[in-house]
Amino acid sequence: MTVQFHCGRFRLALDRPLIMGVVNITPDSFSDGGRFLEPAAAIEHARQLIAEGADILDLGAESSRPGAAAVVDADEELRRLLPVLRELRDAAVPVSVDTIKPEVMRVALSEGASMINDVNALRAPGALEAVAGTDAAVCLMHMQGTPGTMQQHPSYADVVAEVQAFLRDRMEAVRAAGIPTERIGIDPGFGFGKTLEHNLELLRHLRDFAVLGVPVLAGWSRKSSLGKLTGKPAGERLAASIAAALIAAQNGAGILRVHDVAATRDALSVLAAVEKKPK
Ligand code: HH2
Repeated sequence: MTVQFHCGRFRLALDRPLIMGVVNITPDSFSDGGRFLEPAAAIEHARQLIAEGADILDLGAESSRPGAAAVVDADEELRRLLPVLRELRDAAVPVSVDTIKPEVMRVALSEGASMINDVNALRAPGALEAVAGTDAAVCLMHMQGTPGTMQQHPSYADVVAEVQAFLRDRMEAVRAAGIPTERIGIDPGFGFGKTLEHNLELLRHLRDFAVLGVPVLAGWSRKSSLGKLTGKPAGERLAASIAAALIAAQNGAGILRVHDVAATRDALSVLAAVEKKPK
């Protein structure tokens, strides 16, 4: 397992799970759409998440929620992203940009982003090249279908084996394009073309992904699977999100993508204390 995650100018130690705080600069994200669409609100929120202990920030300017149509073009995505990214380029933590578009990747990387979080795993033509020539990290996520249709009929013979094979293939493609292992993260893509049972099976078997030797990112925060388990709307899923994050951490997750950084940090302190062996 690589011991450091190389993220632009940053070297992040992987001796504890890292917290990636979500900043959605969108009108329509499933849990906080519209709250941080104004640059000033997004910047303030980003700073707040750093103060709460985020290790990485993830800026997203296009929602990938189930049923979302791909209506945001690259110009609009960049119009939302750039004022926030520019303000954060000297932040104390790496800034990741959540995008599937090579054009957005290229501009974001030239404006100071240290990581690309691609729910499409750099499969768009030109995406590999956009990241390869830089020192940025990348998160490769598995998704069955597209956000518009992915939750209609998710189907797998063996979800863990299929998602693992996909991520292995994408890691190979990314390495072949010149991106070294230290800059790669992988993500089974909870909720992206998966039923509740698929998501639970992947969470149970998260260690099968950790053996691929790069940090595994887990994104359960506020997701609809937690709504199915608790009967609660997105705004009332904090406790369930913390539970899922903690299980992911215990099952080997290297990065937890969350909306609620302070609460996640507290939960991880308890886990760290229990796991620390007395001398
Ligand atoms: N989930 C969302 C977006 N991006 N990226 C990775 N790597 N893993 C995830 O699980 C993941 C992701 C969805 O959450 P959110 O950003 O809050 O919502 P929306 O896509 O509606 O903006």
